[in-house]
Amino acid sequence: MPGEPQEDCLFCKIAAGQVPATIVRETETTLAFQDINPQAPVHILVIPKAHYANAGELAAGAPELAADVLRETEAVAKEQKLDAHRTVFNTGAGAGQTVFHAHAHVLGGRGLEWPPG
Ligand code: DGP
Repeated sequence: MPGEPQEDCLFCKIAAGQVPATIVRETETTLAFQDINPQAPVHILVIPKAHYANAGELAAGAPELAADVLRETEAVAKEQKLDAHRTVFNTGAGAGQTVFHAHAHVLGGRGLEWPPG
């Protein structure tokens, strides 16, 4: 059921405090924490606490929550004093999605090339 916690979901467990993470920001509806495998000097994940499998499901099922997540990506970038940053939602295994709980990567602190690999 979209929005309901999933028993086998890593990010649901982080949101519930059952798996530790280095949390950098928290709101009523979202959590931001350090990526365990950083790809840039700043690499922070922003998740909705509620479970949606990817950004598309989140936007369709809970548009206000999707806006909360986006707002938080900008708050993270500001808090980290990034003068430029990239926000990425990988959707589907073919695009590199490995955790099927919607999350935005906020990357910065180095030059970021375009197009990405
Ligand atoms: P993606 O590949 O887009 O699904 O991104 C998943 C990210 O989650 C990836 O960059 C690594 C990160 N990650 C995986 N396991 C953990 C974990 O246990 N803790 C934290 N903080 N991040 C994790």
